[in-house]
Order: sequence, then structure tokens, then C-alpha cells
Amino acid sequence: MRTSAFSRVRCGQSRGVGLAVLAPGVALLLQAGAASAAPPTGIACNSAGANPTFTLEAKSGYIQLPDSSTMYMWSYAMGGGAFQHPGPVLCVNQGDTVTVILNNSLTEDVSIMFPGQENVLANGVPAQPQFDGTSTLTSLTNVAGKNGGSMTYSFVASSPGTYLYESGTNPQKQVRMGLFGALVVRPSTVPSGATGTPAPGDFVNNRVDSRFTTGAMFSTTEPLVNEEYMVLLSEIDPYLNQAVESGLPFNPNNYRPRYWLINGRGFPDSIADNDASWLPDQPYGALARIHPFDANSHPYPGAIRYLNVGTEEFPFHPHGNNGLVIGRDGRALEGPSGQDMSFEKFAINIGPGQTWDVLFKWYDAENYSEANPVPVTIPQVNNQEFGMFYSGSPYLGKTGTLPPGASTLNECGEYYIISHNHALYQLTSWGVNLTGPITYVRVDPPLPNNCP
Ligand SMILES: [Cu+2]
Repeated sequence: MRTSAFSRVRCGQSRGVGLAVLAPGVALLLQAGAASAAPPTGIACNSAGANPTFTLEAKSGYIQLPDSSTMYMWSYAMGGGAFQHPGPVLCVNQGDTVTVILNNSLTEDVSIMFPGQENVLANGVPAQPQFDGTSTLTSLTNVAGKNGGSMTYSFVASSPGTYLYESGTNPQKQVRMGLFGALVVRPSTVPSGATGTPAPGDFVNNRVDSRFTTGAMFSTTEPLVNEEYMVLLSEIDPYLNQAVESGLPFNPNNYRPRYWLINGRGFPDSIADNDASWLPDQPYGALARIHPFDANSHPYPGAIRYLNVGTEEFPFHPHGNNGLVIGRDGRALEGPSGQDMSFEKFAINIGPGQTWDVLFKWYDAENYSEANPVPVTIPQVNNQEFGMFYSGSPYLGKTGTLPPGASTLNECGEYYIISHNHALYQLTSWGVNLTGPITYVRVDPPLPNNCP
């Protein structure tokens, strides 16, 4: 994080992607911020070594939304760091004793729940629901008191996979206001049967078939591409946020989301780089950047960690690809004797509170090239539409001539494939169409290529 003592450790490119998109009626230039601590694409982990301690601060701030509005939010920020939405991605290893110190700068009590973790301690004793003097439940777990209170949670990370962390205090308000983040637990050992010399973190869980592509898979002459991604889905009812900001009451019966986000951003911001300069408080992009699957040069799939912290189901829908679901809610999909219970899925239906771990590959199945042309006649130029990402050629790795007046943001003949939430009513920002939970998969040409 910008000013934290924690490191963001996944490999990645050191340069900006330099993309642009067409929002409805608007051309918007997307460019990476200058000195970025995180890789431009891929999950941006905060790690702190073995048995890590993270200090988080509950505070308020503002985010930017695709309809040009700003929204008052609450968040867990890194201690001493700037407000950010969503909270920091915490990455730990199986078996670690994880300590999270929560400092509370908000004006009401807050807390953190760690769904899927067992035997969570709060200030050293078992975390428990909290009641007031009349046996009314006030919090699902121990709180950090308002206006400067603190609480220290700890647990042993037991099962590799993907988890939410979120407020357990008045969650219908506090989680909706943004008090949530992602927790990744990585295996501590390489699963038996693995070939080569992989690191434990090259696997999603303790199954040998959960291996995915990390930056180390690629040569140092190519910008390193780490193919591990986060899709954290959330929602906002602006009337709740406005009421909280103004200190006014809000009837939860009237709660109704009007914005839906990936990683705290709506499209087109969702495909901007991690740490994009114009989104100082929304550090996490959602663009997936991959190479075509190849058994020799690129033998492992990419990994996506889906999380839904909203109140509605998100039927997420990567075009042109099945995903292999290998984990749910931080548990590998396998039977009691290790039976393989993974399954292929086209639309990934992530229910409220769920997490799904999914592997995916993109095959250049028919190897179309200028020597093996697509078996349809390309229409005349005046009958074609040119998107902002089209290279001018239908062939991967090729660029071609665009008609006069057309411009492109394509860099090197790469492909872009949309990946979006398929509840289409959620693809808006308070009515601004085709924003919301949309991102792309960028497929780069095989190595060697001309990509900058
Ligand atoms: Cu679609």
C-alpha cells in the first residue's frame, strides 16, 4: 500500500498498460500512474512474512463512480495508510498465526469477522457475539470502540483458499458502507505429485491440479505476467451512504442498490491498472492479462478468486471460456478421500457471502493466421465496426490498417474479451448503462511478441 510497511509481493510488469475504452459517448484515456508499487494487473497482495501482523484502521473517505459522482464510504485502510476501497487484500500462508489489529477512527463501534476461520481470538480470548444489558445482540463479534478504540484479532489460517473479511457490527449498514476486504490463504507446502520446482504459492490449494501461472513462468525479457486475479463484487445504495454521511437515519427496509462494482470500481475504471493515478482511493483493477494456453510454453491456467460481499447473486460471465471451479468458500472441491469434485462452469453464480476459486485457460483453438485465414469473407470496410481495442487484423499478434478516422488502443495485436456480470440490470451506475461489474480478459500474443 502506498505508505504501508507491508510489501505487495506478486510478480508483475513494471510499466503502465496504457488502455482506453469507450464509455457511453465518451472516450476516456486510461493510463497507469507513474511510480506504482503494485503490478499493473493481477491480485495485489499485502504480505508481512510468516505469522504476519496487519494493522487496519476503520475510517471514512470517498470513491469515484462511473457516472461522475463521488460516494462517501467507510473502509478498512492499512494502519497509517490512506483510505482505500475495498480494504487491503491480505495474503497469508496456511498454518500462519495471523494477527489483525483494528483501530477505529469512526464514530461508532466496528469489528471484523473472518468467515471460514476457526477459533478466532479477540484480545487473546475467544471472539464472541456481543450483547447489551438487555440481551439485545449488538455485534456478531468483539468490537473496536468508537473514536479511537482498538481490538486485536488472531487466528491460525487453516485451509488454503479465498475468504472475505467484513464487519460483524450492524453489518447491514457497515458492510454496505464498505467495511470489507479479501483474505487469501496460500498452501504452505507444495502438493505431492507436483513436477518441477514450484513454490507453494503457485497453487490455489493443496491439490496438485490447482497450480496456476505466476510471473515466474515467463522469461525476463517479457514483462512478467502473473495470472492470478481477484473479482470482488459489491454494491452501493447511495441513499444509505448519503444518510450516513449526513448523520441522518436510514430505514434498512428501503435498502436498494443502484451501483454494482468489481474490486471497488465500476467499468471502465475496472480495467484500469492497479493504483491508477486518477483513482487514488480505489487501488484494485480487474483486467485479466494472459497468454494463450500452450502445453509446452505455458502449461498452467490462470486463477480467479471470486468474492461476493453484496446482498444479491452475481452470475459472472467470462465470454468464450469455461472456468474450472476448484474451490468454494476457502475449501478445495474434493471428497473426504480426495475425490475430485471440481467442475466446469460457464457462468459463475456467486451467492452473497460466497467465494469461488476458478482456473481458466484460453486456447488459440483453430490457430487462425494469415496462412490459415478465418473461413469467412471479411466484410468491406464500410460494413465493419471498429472498437477502440481492435488491432486492424483478426489475427492474434497482427496489426492492420484501420480506416481513416478510426483510432485504436491496441498495442501489439492482442485480443480483448469481455467478462461481465450477467444480471444485466446490475450493469449500471444509478442508471448509466454499460458501467458496473464489467472487465476484460486481455490475451497477449504468444512469446516472443512485439508487446511494449
Ligand atoms: Cu455476456
